[in-house]
Amino acid sequence: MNTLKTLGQFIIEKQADFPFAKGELSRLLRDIGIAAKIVNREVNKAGLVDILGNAGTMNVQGEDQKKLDIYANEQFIAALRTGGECCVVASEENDECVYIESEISKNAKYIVAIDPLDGSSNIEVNAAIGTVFSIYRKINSDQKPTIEDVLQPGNKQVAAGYVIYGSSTMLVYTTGKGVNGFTLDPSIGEFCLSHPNMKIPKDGTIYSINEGNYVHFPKGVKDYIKYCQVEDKETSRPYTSRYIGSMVADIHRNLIKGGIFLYPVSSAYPDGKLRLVYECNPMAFILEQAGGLATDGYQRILDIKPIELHQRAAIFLGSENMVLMLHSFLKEV
Ligand code: AHM
Ligand code: MG
Repeated sequence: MNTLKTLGQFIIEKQADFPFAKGELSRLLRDIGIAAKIVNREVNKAGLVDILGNAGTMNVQGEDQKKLDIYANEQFIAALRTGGECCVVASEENDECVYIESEISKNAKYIVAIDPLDGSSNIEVNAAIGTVFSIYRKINSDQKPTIEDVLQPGNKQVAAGYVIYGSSTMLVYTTGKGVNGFTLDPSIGEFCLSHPNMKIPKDGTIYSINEGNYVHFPKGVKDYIKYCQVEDKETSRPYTSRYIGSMVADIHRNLIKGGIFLYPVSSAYPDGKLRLVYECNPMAFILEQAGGLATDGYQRILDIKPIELHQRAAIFLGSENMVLMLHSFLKEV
């Protein structure tokens, strides 16, 4: 007997959690799932077709855009435009928000913030990359959306998720009632529930940070890294260092195995590197929903009120006890 539950079936089933919902969020999640499958198709054959390499353009942050970055951005925006449930898309790849004004979207009440293809430096070497997304509700449902709708703090997210294009492709998402993971079964072209109710272990033994930048880190972070490396049988130290350089993949691993991911401020990135609205917030929401913590070292990531779309933040997230231990080092400074 077939016991597989597809993402579509799961989303419909979960609509019962929101008795007054009209199915709009469910349709929005479905649209994102469809775009993810299209992007996955291109990512999978990236070495075979002319889609690797730089597109010869830069995004607003002065970073080279890869052809796949642009392709993924277009696919997600197209899916959201066609689906009719989204009125604004805020993307890492676009300087400004994209307002969707079409007949089918005229009553749309959802805002999507997205990094369509995160970890692009890994595309060329066939390592895991990801998509990260965050969904908000318009503040005033009967008014036209503005930038203020996009700049809501992460604690106002109604849903968030990521797709990891790894040795298999997975979509992991939350609507604030736990975290569920779906693996793409290529033979039927469907995401199927494979990781129900994901929980991050309270303790872990993996730390993930670009240690090459050690000399540029704040003292508290340097001291924590040294703590991770000291031998102590009782706490299973020294910990294991694992860093792919692809946020989704690094955080996904730590979510499953237990661990901490760190991207602190440094002299190269005085405000941190990762973007608050479409990288830190969705990952923080998912990690908290899985029982972990996500902070900038001092406050919850989800409580930071964004001031601008492409704003950066320091981020530390993962197993609760590891993040708390890091905090104790930051306090000592
Ligand atoms: P991107 O959005 O330009 O791909 O950059 C974000 C990526 C994250 O996936 C990853 O955690 C980080 O940049 C790696 O940065 P670094 O190379 O400084 O360690
Ligand atoms: Mg990114």
